[in-house]
Amino acid sequence: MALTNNKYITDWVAAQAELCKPDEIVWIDGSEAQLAEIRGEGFRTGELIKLNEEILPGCVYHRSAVNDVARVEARTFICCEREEDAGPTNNWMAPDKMKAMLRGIYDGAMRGRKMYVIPYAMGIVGSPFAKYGIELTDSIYVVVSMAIMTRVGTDVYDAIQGDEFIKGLHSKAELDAEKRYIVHFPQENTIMSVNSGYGGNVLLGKKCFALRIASCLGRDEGWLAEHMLILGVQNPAGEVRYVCGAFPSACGKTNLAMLIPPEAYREKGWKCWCVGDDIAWLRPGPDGRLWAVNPENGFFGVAPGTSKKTNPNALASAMKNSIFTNVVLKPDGTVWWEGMDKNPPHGALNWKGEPWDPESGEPGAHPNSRFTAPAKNCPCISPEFDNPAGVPISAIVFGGRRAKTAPLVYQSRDWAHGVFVGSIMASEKTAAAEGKVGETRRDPMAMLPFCGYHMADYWQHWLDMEAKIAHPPVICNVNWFRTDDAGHFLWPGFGDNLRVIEWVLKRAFGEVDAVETPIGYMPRPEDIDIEGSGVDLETLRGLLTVDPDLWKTEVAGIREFYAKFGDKLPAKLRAELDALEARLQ
Ligand code: GTP
Ligand code: SPV
Ligand code: MN
Repeated sequence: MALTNNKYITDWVAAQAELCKPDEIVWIDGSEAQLAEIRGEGFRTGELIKLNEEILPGCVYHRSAVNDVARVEARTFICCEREEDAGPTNNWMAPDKMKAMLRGIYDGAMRGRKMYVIPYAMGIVGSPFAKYGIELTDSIYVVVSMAIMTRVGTDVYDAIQGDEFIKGLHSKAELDAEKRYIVHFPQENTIMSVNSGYGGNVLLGKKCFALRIASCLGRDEGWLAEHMLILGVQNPAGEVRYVCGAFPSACGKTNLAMLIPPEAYREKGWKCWCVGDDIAWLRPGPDGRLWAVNPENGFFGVAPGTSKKTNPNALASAMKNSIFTNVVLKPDGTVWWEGMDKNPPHGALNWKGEPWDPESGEPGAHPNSRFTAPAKNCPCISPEFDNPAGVPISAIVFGGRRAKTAPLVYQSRDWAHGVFVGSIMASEKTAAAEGKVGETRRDPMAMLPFCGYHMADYWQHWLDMEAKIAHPPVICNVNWFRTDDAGHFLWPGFGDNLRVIEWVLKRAFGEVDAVETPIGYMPRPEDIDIEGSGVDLETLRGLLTVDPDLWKTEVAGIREFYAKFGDKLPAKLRAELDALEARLQ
């Protein structure tokens, strides 16, 4: 029975059911009793595997299809009326044409299955900044994942006014990669995802809604939907300052968001708080500062590389009521992945479900295997996590994986230059999306796969935000991934990144000087605290060098990238690029 009288909702659900033809419609109420029942059904169908109740209470295991393990950017579409509004970085098709094609794929796709109706909120239900969605899905994995990643419950129906909700239709269909589509209709607040069962393609509240659709809402309503972590840094005086960080997929957001200060910092009283690890919605506040909320309720984190040493808070978060996808399944009903420890298990199954020999040289976990964990489990979750107003942001850091060009840190000269710094972000590609790993690609603001409209209009929107923010955060670029000639990382990363964030926050409060360079302001080496980091002053000096020749090549690369945007490229960004080039001469 429908759990709402809202006719916009019931009519829409009925129409989708008529198309997909499920055997049954199940209205999700968010209760633990119902979720337990659905997990039970998942165990019976094999969609879920129960894990060791003693060691991993409430945890389940899930495998996605072997050809369905990452976001599919080539099959992700923005279907607005005019092609030029999607821009050169998005795939586009006319909405009517796309809908006609999708109808053929969805027709009868849920036969023999149940269709679940999931009411969810991005943000705190009933708060002024919350937005609501309803996802229809034939996947039990999606139901249990959405219950972790978002706020699911019948109170969402009461909060929805009329037709003000994002409509999401997902079907696994046949999991046919040739008919896999992740489609957004920003003008109709609609998302359609079909033939995939992988998180980023099917948990529609996340990238599809909270970034692609929300970026369009933010443009229209005067705010920003960003691919950013939100971190609170408490200094020995007890003051908490907040920083947002935009890094491309699998480039360190979850790790920075849950950072544990180096021992010497902890002894002095430093502490870090996690507000969000992937998405931030940023609004100018009445006090002229920029305020951030994390619209999510859980973490969908990269498993490989997560260990007691690198990110104990993430590991602790996933020890109960969590989902593990495409990792190694051990005979004792626990899990393992590369980089968890140095003891790969024997007698285990790999991410494909095959017996796995750790000596085979093949990884046991997929490089994009993930854990899905409730944010509340995180030992360092911020006391402000549920604050509907969010937290005031003092600094924004952009960053990516750059082996050579980008120094450890530099600060933009002002807001417009900061927007320029975000727009020229580049990173070596990771396993989070399909395609060749390692190639350098431009990924402006880490939003290349997630901006729901023309990227140049998005930059203009960023530039226009300046007028609304009397006290803007400082904008910096960081790079934890610089390597020596043998390919080894020069910077220890992880908890030691606080050493750099400390400098960034000091800059935000005018507490430290900087050196002016052609690319922006940089620290004097002695202003980065390296005591106990294992990094010597010489290495730090190296990490802070800017090679003019590399940067001249960089300028040429940026020019080529900017050329894609033609006349739409904001004049201010072109001027910033010209000014950078001039300073490099
Ligand atoms: P998405 O969830 O895809 O958006 O990724 P993310 O940006 O949250 O990346 P995450 O923190 O999960 O890190 C991805 C990978 O980068 C993991 O294997 C980490 O161990 C590694 N990593 C994170 N931070 C650092 C760092 O400071 N230095 C080095 N060398 N590696 C890091
Ligand atoms: C990313 O790829 O940036 C992720 C994982 O956070 S996914 O939800 O698959 O997009
Ligand atoms: Mn992400």
